Amino acid sequence: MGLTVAEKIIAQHLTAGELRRGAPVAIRIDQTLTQDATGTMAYLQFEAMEIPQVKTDLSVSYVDHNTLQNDFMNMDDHRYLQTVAAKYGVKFSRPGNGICHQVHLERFGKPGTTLLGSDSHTPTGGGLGQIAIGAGGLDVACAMAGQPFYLTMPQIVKVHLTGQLPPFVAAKDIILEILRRLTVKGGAGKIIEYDGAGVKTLSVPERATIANMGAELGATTSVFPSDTVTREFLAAQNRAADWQEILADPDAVYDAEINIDLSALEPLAACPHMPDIVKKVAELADLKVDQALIGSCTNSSYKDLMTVAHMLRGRKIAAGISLGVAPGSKQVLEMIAQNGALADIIAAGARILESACGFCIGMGQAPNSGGVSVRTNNRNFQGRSGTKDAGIYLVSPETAAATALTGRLTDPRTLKIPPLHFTPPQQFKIDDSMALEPNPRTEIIRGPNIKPCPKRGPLTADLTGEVLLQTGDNITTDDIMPAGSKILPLRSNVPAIANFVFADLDPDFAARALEKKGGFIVGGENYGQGSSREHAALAPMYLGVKAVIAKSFARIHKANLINFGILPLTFANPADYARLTQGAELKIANISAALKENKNLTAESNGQKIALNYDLSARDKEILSAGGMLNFARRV
Ligand code: MIC
Ligand code: SF4
Repeated sequence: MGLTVAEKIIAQHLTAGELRRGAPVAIRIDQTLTQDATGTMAYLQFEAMEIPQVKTDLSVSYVDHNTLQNDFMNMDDHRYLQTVAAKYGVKFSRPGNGICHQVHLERFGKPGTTLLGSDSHTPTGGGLGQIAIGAGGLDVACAMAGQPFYLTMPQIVKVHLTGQLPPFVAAKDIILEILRRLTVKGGAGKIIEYDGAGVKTLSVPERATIANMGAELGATTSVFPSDTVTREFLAAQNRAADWQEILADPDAVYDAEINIDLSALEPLAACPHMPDIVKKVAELADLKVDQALIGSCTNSSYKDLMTVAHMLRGRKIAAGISLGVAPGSKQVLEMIAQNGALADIIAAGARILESACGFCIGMGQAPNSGGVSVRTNNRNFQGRSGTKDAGIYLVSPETAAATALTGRLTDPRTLKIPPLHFTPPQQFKIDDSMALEPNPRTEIIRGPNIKPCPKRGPLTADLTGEVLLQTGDNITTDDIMPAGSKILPLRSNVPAIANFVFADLDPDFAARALEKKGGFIVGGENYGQGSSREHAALAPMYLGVKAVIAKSFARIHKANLINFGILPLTFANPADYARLTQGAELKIANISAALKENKNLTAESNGQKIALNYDLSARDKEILSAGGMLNFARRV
């Protein structure tokens, strides 16, 4: 039987388990990446493992998230990250070098390898034919220590692309169409693998845009074949030697198939406040827009910005709109600066922003109150922009540029601008001087805001307490542990950041949890979707949260809960959700025995019995009974 691209790569990296869908597997990790918002904790955890040097082929630490330096905290973290990276054999991509996923794609990602990153958009590397997976920082620390990554072998969905994108319809519109069809939960437990004649028409950065936003489907990862287009991209990055061909076998078996005719697509937009509320831009046309922002790890490649420059050249942005442009990497910024495209963007009236995550994570550029902001990034969760009542629309760079010119949400095809005939560069500008080489003699510098990672004790026989909060469906990690320029600097200080758990949904949550000495959270479907931030588990753990009982969980968040000793449980009967409202008393008894015997758990609340399920591997159970990964790792 033939194999898919994903199966071929996973098969070559299996250290335990078998290539059977749904089976627990462990895979060897070749490369890791971290970013600064998750990296400080990941390296503190790595340091605690007392391993002299990382054991991967390549590990890179990026600084791209916390780049607004309002006080000492962020720069203190940057210094810690720079010195800890140098000491342990990790390359350090300095602030200014660009967004982790864009830089990794350009300079380090390799077809056929595995990459584990402490950021949910790590699957961007799938654009290069890499199995690139997002995980919590602790899992990445373990991978740096040479341990395999454990996962359930996902189902593999084939997206069969035919035809060719019409002018002004972009890679972003392909992934928005998939989100429209599959929703933000549609990718759970799945790898999305692209195939078909349409794939050859897409450049590597376009493939990367699509793979990047597979994270919004909740997919484990997305992957493209590594073909001649991949070879040309790598050659233009002076990395021809990193190429190998990886194609699916003609008789490969998939669990489902989706067909998309690229020629029939139109410009699309994800409407407030979810990436799967997708409509045609033409249907939304004429919506007055206050802000347009172009950038992020989804859409800030050289092609994206050349297209934007082409559309803006000789024109001015509308009076009522603010346009910001953040090139994804120093490579892109330097190239558009040298060829004059940047000058066209500036002349049109754009504000040039740093090559960093910036607006995408609420590090500046918060919209006006009640404002409408059209953005090229990947998430439009309520409040993430920094303005709770703003409406964020996710679009392609083409649609964002057209909108900037008119001040209204605009289908770029209506402007009658001649399309850009773009040919990918034969040679990118190569300068790796901002990715510093390690030096083991470095002394680690720690700022006063960097506090040790808290730990939980071993699992007790019974768990008792109150339901501290009952939430709805699709609760995001931004809801659980908000980001933004005020809260992100506290990522290295769990006791301080814990005060902001659920701050937007329920400002009293943290105080209540501390007063009640912890308790339970009750969630709906897809609890914890979105980011890989382990703080969404770590901070609730610090507040005493013992278990989260939900209808279903998003993959990375569930793994993070386990890593920090919080039980992820589901309702055997979803109707019981309604019984566990805030304040309900709850007792779950004889947990260890039930886990050992693989039996359902029974919770008791107000004299009623509620059956609870769990989907935990033998290893997950051991981690939970140890009180989390940090204790477990010490035992093994
Ligand atoms: C995000 O896009 O939400 C982030 C910020 O990149 C996160 C990581 C984090 O919270 O630090 C992610 O996607 O994993
Ligand atoms: Fe940065 Fe946004 Fe990409 Fe997350 S999604 S890595 S915040 S650019």
